[in-house]
Order: sequence, then structure tokens, then C-alpha cells
Amino acid sequence: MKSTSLKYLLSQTNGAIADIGRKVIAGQRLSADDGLALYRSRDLGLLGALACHVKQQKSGNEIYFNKNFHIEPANICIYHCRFCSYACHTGDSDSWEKTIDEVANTAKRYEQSDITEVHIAGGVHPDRDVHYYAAMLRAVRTILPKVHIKAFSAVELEYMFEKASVTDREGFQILKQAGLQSIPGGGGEIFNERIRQKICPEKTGSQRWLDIHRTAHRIGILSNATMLYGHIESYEDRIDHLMRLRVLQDDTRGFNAFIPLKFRMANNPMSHVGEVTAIEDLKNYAVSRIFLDNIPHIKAYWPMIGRDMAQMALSFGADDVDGTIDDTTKIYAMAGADDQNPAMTTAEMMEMIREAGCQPVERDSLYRPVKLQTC
Ligand code: V47
Ligand code: SF4
Repeated sequence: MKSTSLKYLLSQTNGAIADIGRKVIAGQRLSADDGLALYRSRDLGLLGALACHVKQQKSGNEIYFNKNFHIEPANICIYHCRFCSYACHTGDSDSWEKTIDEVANTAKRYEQSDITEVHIAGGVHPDRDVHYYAAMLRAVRTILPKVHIKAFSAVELEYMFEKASVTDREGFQILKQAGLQSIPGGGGEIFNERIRQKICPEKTGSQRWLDIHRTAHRIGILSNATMLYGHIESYEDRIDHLMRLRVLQDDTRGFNAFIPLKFRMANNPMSHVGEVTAIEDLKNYAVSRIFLDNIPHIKAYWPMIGRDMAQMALSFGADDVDGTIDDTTKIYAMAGADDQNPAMTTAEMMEMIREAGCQPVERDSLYRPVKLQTC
């Protein structure tokens, strides 16, 4: 949206929300109260326009995607997060684990491809430590020497480091030497301790999650951040979550992207909570983009929200749709994601972005443009 149109829209708006809009245009940082007022606003058009303004300042008309695939080493997990439709426990008939050879065989399928990233994450396996996962990364690195390895949420990392009795810093050094380059944003959920206690009581605490990311950033491993929203949290809890991320990012500048993850209700103990509406999703993208002034990218993770919502999110501040993916990620399919076999060709991805009036840019894992091969 052109800034003249936004200024016109603001001139037609009264009260606190107009003042906040003027702060956004002036590039001033928003307070927690400002963020709350945005969440409480029903003016979705204005929120979208403000988010687009912020997005334009950061990445112009460009929308990023990458070519990636996922490896899930196991669905076995020691935890029992109440929103999870994916985890099994040792001995369950539906549980599975891939050996390092099987993981390597999955990687081999991409040897001749133009994939630039592999995303490796799964459950928190009771018997595996950091040395085991380092061996796994070395196997992948040998087969795919040029592919960026983004692996293991802070929750998996906490457990594998403790299992091997190494500090976070030592653990990261072991994984880094084995090929780890960045870490995904999983396990953030919602930082408010009271809500976290209700939805994932056993999981890595909020401060611990933040500290693990801080350590990663300090040793040159960048990461993403997520927020699981649309369950029993309040707007205050969402702003508290965004604020804690913004404070850490001021300190380290290590987050590449923020990924709002909409709670999906199928096949988990929180199904009765239901799901929020599309309007709430769009509002959440917009407020995240406006409030997180120091995180460069907002990802609309399409395998979770579907192509249509991902496309709409591009008009509400998102500038990244993640990857062409393969059909190898199951965590959302099992929780009821619209697309049960998420995969998109490059041509489909680019068309989806162009149709939203934006310019598709294939990126690598650090958001550097990749030269597209045309034929
Ligand atoms: O932490 C689990 C979420 C996350 C459900 O960094 C659910 O690029 C909704 O973090 N409804 C793991 N969400 C996945 C993740 C991720 C995914 C894609 C890209 C990146 C990245 C990170 O999945 C968990 C949890 O918040 N999740 N169950 C559910 N029922
Ligand atoms: Fe385990 Fe992750 Fe599922 Fe929680 S969300 S039970 S940590 S796989």
C-alpha cells in the first residue's frame, strides 16, 4: 500500500488506533499497550495496511520462498503436549524411528536436486543424545555437502544436551562441527508460564527456550521463533510472547523469522478448544509484523494454514511462505492441516505469490536470493 493511501486511511480513523498508526508510520516502537490495542481493534483493513507498510519498509514487494525438505527422525517423544497430534511413546504401535542409515537414504533422494535446505526435527527421543544426532548430521552433510542444515528445536536440544551431560554451548559446538547451521523455531508455544503449564507442562520452560536461542545466536547459529496461538491464550499472552522475543532480538539479532502457528484441533486432547477464524489469523499476522520491529521476516507457513490463507497473509505483513517442501512433514497433517500432503512446485509457488501482487524471490536459508534457473 502506498504511504499516501495509508495516511488517507488514518485520516479517516479516530482515537488510540489512529495514534498508534501514526507511530508506526513514524517508525516508532510500539508499547505493550499499543500492541494490545491493535489486537483489540476490529479495523482489519487498517491493520493490514499498517502491516503492509512495515513489510514494504523491510522487504519491499518481495516475497521469499525456498526449496527445502523435511526429515523427521522419530515420532517418539517423552513429552505429552496437550495440543500435539503427532507424538507417540516408546512401545506404542504407531511409533516409529528412522535409523541414521534411513535418514541418510532420505537425504540421498535429494542428491541431484536443487534443494537448498533440509529441516530436521521430530519428537524428543528418550535414548538419543547429542553425539547420536551429531552422527546423523555428519551422515546428511556427507551426502548433501552444500545444503543448509536447519535442525532441532530448543526442546530437542535441551534434552539431547542434558542426556550427554554437556552445556548448551558445548552441545552447539558438537552439532556445529557436524554440520548444524541454524535452528528452527519449534517449542516456543506460548511463553506465559500459567498457560504453558496448562498446555505443555513438562516441556522446556520459556526462559530456558529463550536462553538456548540466545546461546545459539552468540555462537553464530541463527534461528527462527514461533508462537502457537488460537487456543486458550489471551491477547495479553500473545503480546507478552512477542515482547519477550523482541527483547532477546534487541540483544542478539539472531532471529531470522517469526512464524505464527495456528492451533489445529484434530486428533489431540485439546480438540474441544476449536480453532480461531481466518480473520483472527490475518489479524495475528498483521500485529506480529507491526509489533516485531526488529525481526526481519514473518513466515506464513503454508503447509499448516493452506495455500489460500498463506496467500492472504501476504497482504497482512508476511513476506515468506517457507518452502516447496516435500510430503515428509506430518506434524500438521495429523493435527488437521488443510493440505494433507504439502508439496508445491516452484512454478505453483511463484504463481501463488504473483497472484497476490508480489514478486517471488527464491531465497537460501539466510534470505539471500538464489539465482533461479530458467529453461
Ligand atoms: O512447537 C504442534 C507446533 C511446532 C500443533 O523454524 C502445532 O522454519 C498447531 O516449529 N497445531 C513445531 N501447531 C514445528 C515448527 C516449525 C515448523 C515449520 C518451520 C519452522 C521453522 C518451525 O509445531 C511445535 C508446535 O508449536 N504444533 N502441534 C497443532 N496441533
Ligand atoms: Fe513432543 Fe513436540 Fe509433540 Fe510436545 S509438540 S509432545 S515436544 S513432539
